[in-house]
Amino acid sequence: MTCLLRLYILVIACILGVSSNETASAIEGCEYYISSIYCEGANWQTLPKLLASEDADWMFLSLRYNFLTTIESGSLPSGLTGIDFRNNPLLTIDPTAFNESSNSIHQLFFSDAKFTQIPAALAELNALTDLSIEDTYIYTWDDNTMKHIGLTLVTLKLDNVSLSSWPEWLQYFPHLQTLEMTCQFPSIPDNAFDGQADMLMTLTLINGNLTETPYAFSNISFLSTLVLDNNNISRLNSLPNSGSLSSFSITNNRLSNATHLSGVLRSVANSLFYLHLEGNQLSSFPDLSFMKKLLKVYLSYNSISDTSSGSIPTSVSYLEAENNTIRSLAGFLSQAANLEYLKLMGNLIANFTGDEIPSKVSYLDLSKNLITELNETSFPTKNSLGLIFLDYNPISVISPFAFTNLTKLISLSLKGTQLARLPLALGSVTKLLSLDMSESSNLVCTCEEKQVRSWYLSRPLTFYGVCGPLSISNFLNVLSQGC
Ligand SMILES: *[C@@H]1O[C@H](CO)[C@@H](O)[C@H](O)[C@H]1NC(C)=O
Ligand SMILES: *[C@@H]1O[C@H](CO)[C@@H](O)[C@H](O)[C@H]1NC(C)=O
Ligand SMILES: *[C@@H]1O[C@H](CO)[C@@H](O)[C@H](O)[C@H]1NC(C)=O
Ligand SMILES: *[C@@H]1O[C@H](CO)[C@@H](O)[C@H](O)[C@H]1NC(C)=O
Ligand SMILES: *[C@@H]1O[C@H](CO)[C@@H](O)[C@H](O)[C@H]1NC(C)=O
Ligand SMILES: *[C@@H]1O[C@H](CO)[C@@H](O)[C@H](O)[C@H]1NC(C)=O
Ligand SMILES: *[C@@H]1O[C@H](CO)[C@@H](O)[C@H](O)[C@H]1NC(C)=O
Ligand SMILES: *[C@@H]1O[C@H](CO)[C@@H](O)[C@H](O)[C@H]1NC(C)=O
Ligand SMILES: *[C@@H]1O[C@H](CO)[C@@H](O)[C@H](O)[C@H]1NC(C)=O
Ligand SMILES: *[C@@H]1O[C@H](CO)[C@@H](O)[C@H](O)[C@H]1NC(C)=O
Ligand SMILES: *[C@H]1O[C@@H](CO)[C@H](O)[C@@H](O)[C@@H]1NC(C)=O
Repeated sequence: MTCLLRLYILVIACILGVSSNETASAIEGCEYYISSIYCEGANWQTLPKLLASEDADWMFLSLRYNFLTTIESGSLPSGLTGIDFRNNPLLTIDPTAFNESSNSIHQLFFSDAKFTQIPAALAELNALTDLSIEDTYIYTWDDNTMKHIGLTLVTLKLDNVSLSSWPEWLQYFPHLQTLEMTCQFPSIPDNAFDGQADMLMTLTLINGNLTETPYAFSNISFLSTLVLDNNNISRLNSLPNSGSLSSFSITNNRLSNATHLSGVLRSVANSLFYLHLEGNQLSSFPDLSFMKKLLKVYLSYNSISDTSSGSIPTSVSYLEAENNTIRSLAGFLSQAANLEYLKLMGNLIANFTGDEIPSKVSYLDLSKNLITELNETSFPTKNSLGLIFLDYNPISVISPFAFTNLTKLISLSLKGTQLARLPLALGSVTKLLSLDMSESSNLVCTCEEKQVRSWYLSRPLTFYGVCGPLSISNFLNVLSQGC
């Protein structure tokens, strides 16, 4: 309350104190919150005289989406805790521009700046913990400036900043816990993380040219998240032996050897919860049977056709393997007793049986496969199936007993199939709330399916789709009455 009141007085004082047009619009361009001021998209080319008050000991200032090119000495208020300069074409920052807030600024964010060396003004900051620079080509990283900010920095993000080799100055960042960097060079020295090997918790090396994982990883002691997305990695030399790596993501790389991958994952078998392998070139399903805590596995957009050697461990509850060339559910799910979410859209599965689907699966997506028929062997007798997606399969036959034991099913999607008639099997599904048979161009509704009517009318079901010129729901509500 006091804070709000203080802010109010401050703002009014500033507006009253305004003399030039520039300042008036400056205030107009800003939104005031209790501990921050957002002057985003205010169209500023130069920084107007902003609030300068002894009261402003709490202020985060966002200047995103302006056209600022220069930050002059003395143009920033004192007591700032952070400044967001992202989306400004900053070219020069006076070396003393941050002096008034040198002991309070914790956070600084830049993107799309035009300076080509690290601004000397950063060397005046004594409390900077969080620095982010994106999409800015910096060719000169002054060692003394970097050493100075290294004394306090905890979080560092350098994305697309044109680093052409590993920055040696990182050894002077002993407190670094989170590092995100684009590595537009193929390798990293073995001692790269020795300066913060006991501190790093989250390491993200993305959008670069890494071709293998560096041996330097093996020195990191407590890493919990490792992200290597969008590189060119085909070889995994080592992973942090930390015993604490809980999340590993290496999407959009060039991993092709599932045996090699499994071998390396053994070192994190006791800690890993999340494994992201989308967009690689794996042709066989990796053996993960030795993983003890794994919960979620992402394998979409690979080329997996061979499932014989692979295996999902018992701990896994979530599996996505969209857009592969998997033909069968047999084998790789046999240990997956806790699997609840199974997404295998866009594969080549032509047939499957109930005993291949683990009994705890409640979400099953087999859309865009080659399934032609559903019958009494298709789903497990004992099952938890609540949502089933079978869209865009060439299904033409659903036998009358196919759905007998789907007692928990609330949503069934059969979009874009070759079905010609409403399936009589629906009559045995008691909890269904949503059924989608849209885009089924062969579908006709006839008096032979009139028994679906009483089933339909006795529940709050939303039924999507048309048969011939009418909507299915219209047929069931009205026309089938006359049969
Ligand atoms: C404000 O700007 C207008 C033109 O945009 C100008 O005529 C006027 O003198 C300015 N007022 C002050 C106080 O600068
Ligand atoms: C990298 O930054 C430059 C300079 O801002 C920009 O033009 C380019 O689009 C960025 N590249 C990517 C991949 O974002
Ligand atoms: C890294 O990849 C970029 C394109 O993504 C390329 O222009 C550059 O030459 C590569 N650098 C090295 C060292 O391979
Ligand atoms: C890091 O690992 C390398 C070998 O990979 C070793 O020579 C070096 O001493 C290690 N550094 C630390 C700090 O453990
Ligand atoms: C990825 O690495 C291979 C060699 O391992 C190289 O031929 C290819 O050009 C690289 N691709 C990119 C985008 O850097
Ligand atoms: C795959 O990796 C395994 C284990 O690292 C190795 O023995 C095998 O030769 C590799 N296969 C290919 C085709 O490179
Ligand atoms: C997924 O696979 C289908 C063909 O099965 C293809 O048309 C589509 O482009 C793929 N999607 C992606 C994102 O690769
Ligand atoms: C059920 O359908 C599968 C094809 O998905 C077929 O192989 C099997 O013979 C059918 N079973 C019965 C009893 O019709
Ligand atoms: C299942 O589909 C495959 C083709 O993917 C076929 O070779 C096999 O005979 C089918 N099995 C049954 C039981 O229909
Ligand atoms: C449904 O379950 C019962 C036992 O609970 C079993 O006798 C019957 O064969 C099952 N039907 C189908 C189609 O799986
Ligand atoms: C910022 O201003 C320059 C020039 O006046 C001084 O040399 C620096 O000592 C000063 N830095 C701080 C942190 O006050």
